[in-house]
Amino acid sequence: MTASGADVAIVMGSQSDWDTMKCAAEVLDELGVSHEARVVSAHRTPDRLHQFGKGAAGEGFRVVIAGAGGAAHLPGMIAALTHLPVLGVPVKSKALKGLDSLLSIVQMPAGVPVGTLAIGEAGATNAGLMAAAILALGDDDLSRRLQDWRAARTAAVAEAPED
Ligand code: RP5
Repeated sequence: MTASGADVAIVMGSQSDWDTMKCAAEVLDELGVSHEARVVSAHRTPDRLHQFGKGAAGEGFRVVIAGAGGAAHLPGMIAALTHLPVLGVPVKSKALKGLDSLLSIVQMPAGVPVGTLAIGEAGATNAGLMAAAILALGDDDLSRRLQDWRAARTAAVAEAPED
């Protein structure tokens, strides 16, 4: 059990990633899924990375969402250190608009998977939804909340555009 009892860890390489990664936190809040956010840099805090990756399952986390930008090693390194499902969010970078982040995260060698989402906020939101869908496999109440959330999004789509 984590100190907070959270099911989902949301980790990011920098404080500057939080504007993107909080989209995952927001959708998890909407679905009533517990989560805890941490800053863990593969480059600047490698010891913290190792400690988190090795300890994540023992802490009680069940899914990890990891976001980073540029040479984005964080999701892959965490996936190397834990058997938990790891969802990777490529954060938009200044130089290459997140294409560097995407390729860094998605091109994992066979055997160490990172479920990679879209660049930026859409990816973070979808990582939250994917984490909820994973947890919902063993939680009927959460499954119902997730289906209701999706039904509400469907119902919000107008038949025709308005001026
Ligand atoms: C990466 O470098 C982080 O994930 C972040 O996306 C990017 C820039 O970090 P800062 O320079 O803003 O700390 O490690």
